Amino acid sequence: MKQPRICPGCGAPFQTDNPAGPGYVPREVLQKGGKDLICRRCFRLANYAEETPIDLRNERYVEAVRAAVKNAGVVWLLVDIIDFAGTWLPEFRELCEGKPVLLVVNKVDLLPVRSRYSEVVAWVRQEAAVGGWRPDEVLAVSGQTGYGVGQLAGHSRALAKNARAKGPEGVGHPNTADGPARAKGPGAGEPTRVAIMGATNVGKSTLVRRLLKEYGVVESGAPTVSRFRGTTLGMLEREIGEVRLVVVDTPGIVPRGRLGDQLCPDCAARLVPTRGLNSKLFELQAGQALMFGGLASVVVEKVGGSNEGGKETSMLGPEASVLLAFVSDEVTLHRTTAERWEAVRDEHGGDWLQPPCVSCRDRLSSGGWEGQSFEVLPLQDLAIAGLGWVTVRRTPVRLAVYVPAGTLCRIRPALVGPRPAGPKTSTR
Ligand SMILES: Nc1nc2c(ncn2[C@@H]2O[C@H](COP(=O)(O)OP(=O)(O)OP(=O)(O)O)[C@@H](O)[C@H]2O)c(=O)[nH]1
Ligand SMILES: [Mg+2]
Ligand SMILES: [Zn+2]
Ligand SMILES: [Zn+2]
Repeated sequence: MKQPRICPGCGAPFQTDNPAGPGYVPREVLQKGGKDLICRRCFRLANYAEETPIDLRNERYVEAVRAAVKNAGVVWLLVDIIDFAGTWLPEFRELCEGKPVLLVVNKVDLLPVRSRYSEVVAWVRQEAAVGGWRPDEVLAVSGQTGYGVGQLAGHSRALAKNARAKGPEGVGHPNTADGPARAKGPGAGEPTRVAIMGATNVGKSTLVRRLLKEYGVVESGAPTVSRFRGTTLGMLEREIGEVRLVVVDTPGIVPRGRLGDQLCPDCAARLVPTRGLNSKLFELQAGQALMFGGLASVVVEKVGGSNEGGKETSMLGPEASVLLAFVSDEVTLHRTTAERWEAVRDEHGGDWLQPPCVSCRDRLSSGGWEGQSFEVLPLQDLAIAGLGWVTVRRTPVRLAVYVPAGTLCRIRPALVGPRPAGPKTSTR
């Protein structure tokens, strides 16, 4: 029997020489073969949630993404709504060049129940446009629960058709009636080819698994899914006949500036919420601080707007800022003071203050920390890429945020309401 050359879980070519490398299977196992054969790394990920670390900073993975995009009629660009700051990357624009793009906003099941998905989509459109780039379509989905995935096929076929109608510059090649016979943008009866692209861990493979399940495609192994970044290592193609799609899962792009990517796989996985996002309200006065495990600290430097003549209190008396923190439930939230947080981080990080583990703590401290100050208005978020965010309520504040050097922090309109209603701003 002819063996597949590629692991159907991760897309890495099978090999029998290097047990620590991608695609490894013992020689006798490969010889025995079987259609359910997967590599050792996938086997361990699937059965023991145990990861075999590999170097992900590899140009090869980006090349696999390029190749998938080149041959596709439509790109599904996945972002993680829980980490938009860490998963919406500047390089996507160039990677998607010339293709219609459906921006798939994944993991919406993790948002608080009061969130309205139409508002989430509007928020994403606005944030995506900040860099001057507008995806052709935006959809909110959950690969985990299946929410929204039924709409993907219809939107994709419409985008591909539209691009064909626009001609060569629309999709990068013509596919008119007398266009090339082997056109990648399909003719009427051919399936639409979709390249699924995004940062590591945004849920690309989970979405493919969901589609296979939803449309009853059972004959071949499904992509491996895990909480660890860099699970998929090559292209994995699956046809979904019922909705005339060919979906191509690809390796995740490793983002710059995402906090989890500075941590060991276990610590990084703990920043990825899978069941629910923890949200907790804090009232903090100037001089107080909120710690996100031993990974980031947000210090309240000043409460009240900068246009109040430097007054630190309002007419209502000494004011506290109201901060709503959103973070994976495996991150300890701890309240302390501007003077104490560094000592708490150094003494208790890796102990009850989690993450990091002890070795990540030591590595982060040798890499150095950096601080930045932001004036934040009510109904704005201070987002820390790869970690979470705080929403400011009630009154403007100046926040200093301290993170491991290189971590991206930014201010944005609040993702989770309430929204300003007309000229009056709601305080609740
Ligand atoms: N709650 C929730 N978790 C999700 C969803 N989609 C994916 N996840 C989780 O996110 C983690 C990463 O999922 P994957 O599907 O492996 O992500 P990926 O984008 O394929 O990652 P790479 O292959 O590393 O690029 C896993 O722990 C999933 O269970 C979702 O819609 N909701
Ligand atoms: Mg994957
Ligand atoms: Zn594999
Ligand atoms: Zn660690």
